[in-house]
Amino acid sequence: MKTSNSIFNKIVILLMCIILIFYYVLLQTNHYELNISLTKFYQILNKTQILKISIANFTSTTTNGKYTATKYCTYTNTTTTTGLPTTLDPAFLLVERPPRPSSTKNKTISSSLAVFVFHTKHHMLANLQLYLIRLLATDLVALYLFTDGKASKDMHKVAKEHDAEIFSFLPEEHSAKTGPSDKNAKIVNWAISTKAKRHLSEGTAILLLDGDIFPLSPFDSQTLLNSRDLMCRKHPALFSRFCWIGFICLGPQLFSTIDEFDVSPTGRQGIGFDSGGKTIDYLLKYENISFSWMKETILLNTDKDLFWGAVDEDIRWIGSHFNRCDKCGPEIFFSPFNSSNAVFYHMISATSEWRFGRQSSRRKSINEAVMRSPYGPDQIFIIADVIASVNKIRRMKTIPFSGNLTCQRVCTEINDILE
Ligand SMILES: *[C@@H]1O[C@H](CO)[C@@H](O)[C@H](O)[C@H]1NC(C)=O
Ligand SMILES: *[C@@H]1O[C@H](CO)[C@@H](O)[C@H](O)[C@H]1NC(C)=O
Ligand SMILES: *[C@@H]1O[C@H](CO)[C@@H](O)[C@H](O)[C@H]1NC(C)=O
Ligand SMILES: *[C@@H]1O[C@H](CO)[C@@H](O)[C@H](O)[C@H]1NC(C)=O
Ligand SMILES: *[C@@H]1O[C@H](CO)[C@@H](O)[C@H](O)[C@H]1NC(C)=O
Ligand SMILES: *[C@@H]1O[C@H](CO)[C@@H](O)[C@H](O)[C@H]1NC(C)=O
Ligand SMILES: *[C@@H]1O[C@H](CO)[C@@H](O)[C@H](O)[C@H]1NC(C)=O
Ligand SMILES: CC(=O)N[C@H]1CO[C@H](CO)[C@@H](O)[C@@H]1O
Repeated sequence: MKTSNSIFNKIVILLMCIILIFYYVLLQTNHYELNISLTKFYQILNKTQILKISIANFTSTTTNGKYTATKYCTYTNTTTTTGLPTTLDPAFLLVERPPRPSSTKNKTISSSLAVFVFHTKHHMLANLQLYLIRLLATDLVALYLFTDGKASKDMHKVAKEHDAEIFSFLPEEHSAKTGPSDKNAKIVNWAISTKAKRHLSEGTAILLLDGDIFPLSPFDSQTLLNSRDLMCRKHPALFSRFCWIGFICLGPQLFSTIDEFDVSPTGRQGIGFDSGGKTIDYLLKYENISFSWMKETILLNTDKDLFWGAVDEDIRWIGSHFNRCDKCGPEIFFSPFNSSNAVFYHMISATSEWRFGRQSSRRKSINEAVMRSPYGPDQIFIIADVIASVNKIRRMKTIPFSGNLTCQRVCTEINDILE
């Protein structure tokens, strides 16, 4: 009776622990596909070879935004009683860190921003992006265009027109079998290592933008960072709590540690982390670095009252061309801070052909639509219209960093306006 009771207890504890881990996975991940979530969950369970599980120190201690590892379950390998317990990787528990109180009070810091944009070969897209950055970045001091491979004549023309310095990463600098994520990371790392330090040392923040992301509202380094040392879009994939490579803002406070900032893909405990993955190592190492994630939503419906309908055609294009349910509309990254109007548009997959070929008409039409709109060169845009659009975005449901992220939810409900 006693033995069966203790076995029963163990089973109850085991089940509780599994439920806790599962609950944790659901809450902590920001991914649109639950399937992968379940697969990964199973792999983790399998990997730990749970023979005996004890619930120990089930505490969530997030004090003052400081990162603290949360120990959910301690796995004990009973076949080796001396073996160290395996605990959940702290990489999955990273949370945003608010700035030190002293840095929020200092209003004397001057504001300047250098923007680095990354392109393959689509000059039309580069033109649109550089045009909007020049129009909307209010404290811009430098604009660099990095190309993967030799830049075409058209690309040089575009760079010249928008007073951007151009740098090309030549194909021979990639090793022969480099995949797209590695290539992307290599160029961004190269840009940081060659161009970031000087700007950071001068107190200038740096915004790293993938070629298909552009601003839709005025912004500057201060409203982007809001006293943080770093601001980025959280990588959208499962378990990912690191910076997505396409949108990262580095504050000048990172100057002394920038050599260690690395956006390469990586792996931890057998799980692959896409481009940007190594930013987790940096953030875990430097607990004194404050950072925040951009908020995120997705545009499912056209709306002529949202930025004058300038992106309506692209919303339609994505709706009719993408069939993966998590890419049902363009993504919007916007500042989590009330004092900031920063809103960026992600024209998903427009820099390369890997997801879709034949996008030249797509690039051409969004370029024309924006140039015809009040953003255009011969137009005047009314700031109140922009603010009204920003407020509309703010009232939309956001893609949560945790919780129910089924495709069905992301693609049918996210666009609703919260009232
Ligand atoms: C779930 O994911 C696994 C691995 O990623 C894949 O092999 C499988 O086909 C997926 N199942 C469904 C129903 O999508
Ligand atoms: C479970 O673990 C075993 C042993 O480590 C491994 O051979 C197997 O492929 C794993 N299964 C899954 C689905 O990951
Ligand atoms: C559990 O112990 C066995 C036997 O010593 C060992 O081979 C195995 O690697 C251990 N598993 C873990 C997850 O530590
Ligand atoms: C505020 O920033 C300025 C310029 O970076 C710096 O010289 C000053 O020491 C800072 N003051 C405080 C209280 O941190
Ligand atoms: C964090 O601490 C390191 C030393 O461990 C220091 O070099 C760095 O400047 C600090 N960074 C920030 C943003 O305070
Ligand atoms: C930001 O605005 C929202 C909605 O208006 C409000 O609920 C929240 O308290 C504000 N946050 C701060 C820090 O002012
Ligand atoms: C997630 O959201 C979808 C769509 O609203 C809903 O049908 C489903 O029941 C939700 N799942 C959970 C676990 O809440
Ligand atoms: C229940 C349990 O295992 N509690 C432990 C939590 O961690 C402290 C310090 O690491 C231990 O002293 C407790 O025994």
